[in-house]
Amino acid sequence: MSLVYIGLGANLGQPQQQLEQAFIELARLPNSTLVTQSSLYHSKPVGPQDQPDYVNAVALLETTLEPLALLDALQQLEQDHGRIRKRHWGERTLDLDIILIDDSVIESERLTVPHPFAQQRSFVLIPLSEINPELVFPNGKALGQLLTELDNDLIRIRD
Ligand code: ROI
Repeated sequence: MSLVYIGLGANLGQPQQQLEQAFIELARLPNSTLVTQSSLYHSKPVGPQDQPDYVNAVALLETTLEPLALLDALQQLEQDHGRIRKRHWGERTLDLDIILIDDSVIESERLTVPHPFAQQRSFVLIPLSEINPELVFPNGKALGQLLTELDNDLIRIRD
């Protein structure tokens, strides 16, 4: 059994609805339980600025799926949402990223865990801190410390 943090993001179509639907689908994944979901947040795009603002959130999943089986399942959900990805670091209908799997470090062709950019991105760290403010990354960096080094440029969406 593993605890997996998953980052959710969308900025095309109806991003808020995409994320709410994605939480329902995460809860239905085989051999998995959706433990917690963060609030939804509006965030300014990282990368090209000529794209819509994002809605972001983080989910905590308990699963017995192996990492690559989970990756397959998440990519299938992205496809089911009619994933459109126009360009690298560009807009997308639904993005599901594996952020952390327990204290695992994975560097394989298809999957890098922890997510390589997670520690620099407020749209990941802020929702993560809502779920687990005490979290420490496998490289020893504390989430609380990382947050002090970032701007809080996210706007929480009212429930
Ligand atoms: N920017 C924000 N704010 N949120 C995202 O989820 C996001 N995802 C991406 C890139 C294009 C890097 N920028 C993002 O993949």
